[in-house]
Amino acid sequence: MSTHLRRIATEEAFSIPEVAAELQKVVRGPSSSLDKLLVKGIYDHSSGDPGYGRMNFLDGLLDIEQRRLAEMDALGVDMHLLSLTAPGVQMFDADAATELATLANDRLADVCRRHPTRFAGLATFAPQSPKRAVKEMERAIRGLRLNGFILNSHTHGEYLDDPKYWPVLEAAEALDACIYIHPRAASDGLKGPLQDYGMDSAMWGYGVEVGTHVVRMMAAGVFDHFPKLKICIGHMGEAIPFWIWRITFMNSRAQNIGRAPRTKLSMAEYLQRNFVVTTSGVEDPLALDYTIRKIGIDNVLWAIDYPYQPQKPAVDFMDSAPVTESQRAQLYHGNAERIFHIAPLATRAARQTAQRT
Ligand code: 1WB
Ligand code: MN
Repeated sequence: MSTHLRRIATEEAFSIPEVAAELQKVVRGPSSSLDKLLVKGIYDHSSGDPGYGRMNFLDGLLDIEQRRLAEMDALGVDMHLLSLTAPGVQMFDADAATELATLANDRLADVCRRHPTRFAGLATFAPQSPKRAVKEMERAIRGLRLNGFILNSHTHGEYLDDPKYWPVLEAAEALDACIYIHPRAASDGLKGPLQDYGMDSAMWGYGVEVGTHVVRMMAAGVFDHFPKLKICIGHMGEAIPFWIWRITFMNSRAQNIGRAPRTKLSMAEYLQRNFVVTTSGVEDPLALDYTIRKIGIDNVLWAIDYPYQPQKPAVDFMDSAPVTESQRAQLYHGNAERIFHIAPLATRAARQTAQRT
């Protein structure tokens, strides 16, 4: 007898036509951002760019209830925790970004309401205007009942250690809502040697960008101000779990010689207390085993990274991961339910159904 484990995938991308249209304008505009390469491939098929366009991620992003849901059914994927795909609204000016974030959140909430056991959602917000972002964050959690937040790393080259963004962190902490820091291409200051050989992408640049972002936050002492803030990072922790011993050792040295601010806790302690990681796009059992042992089974969540990663291999990976069945249940759904406030299927009826299958 095998019981079906509820499968909640936690880094699943979508878009809406209005955001896609605005990104097409960015492609044709003067921005020198490294994101243009990616955005051009996905949104501007007229360019004849043979790269991403041919893979047609855009169809997968714009569709939620048709092909995506059918494929989820076929594979036994119970739920996608949806988030507006990178770079979200973060390349737009403050007014357009704020307006589009509201629209995207409304659409997302609609689809979650139509399919409450199949879709949950991370709300987007426009850090360009922290004050209005806080209002939208409150509306998204209290009003729309969304499950947390997505932030696509830097905003115009700035990171969340900058105190101007702390109202956003304060709001997330007060709302008990986790912020998923998702990659986008490296900021202008970081992009130099990442521009060749496709290294701007998920191959390398994305991880460097998000890793840099969260190390800035830890080393700045952000988590002394917001001790209950939860940050989620994908891609098996963007290499941070692997680096954390050295980050901790060298940060302590930097503190001792006055090159880094004093913090109440060590970098390793912040990683344990304030972070969770997902398995998106890293289907490597050794990396999973290491990450679980390093940051704890409670802090690792399953993700696919649809449509950028195919769904079936992500399911096969977790089905065959070298963990106990109770650990597999935590990875597949228990931790996601706790971190993102997704209602567990805990009714007696659901338990009996599960036992019967
Ligand atoms: C890719 C991956 C492209 C992600 C993306 O564009 C996003 C890629 C927004 O694999 O090329 C992602 O979310 O991991
Ligand atoms: Mn992703």
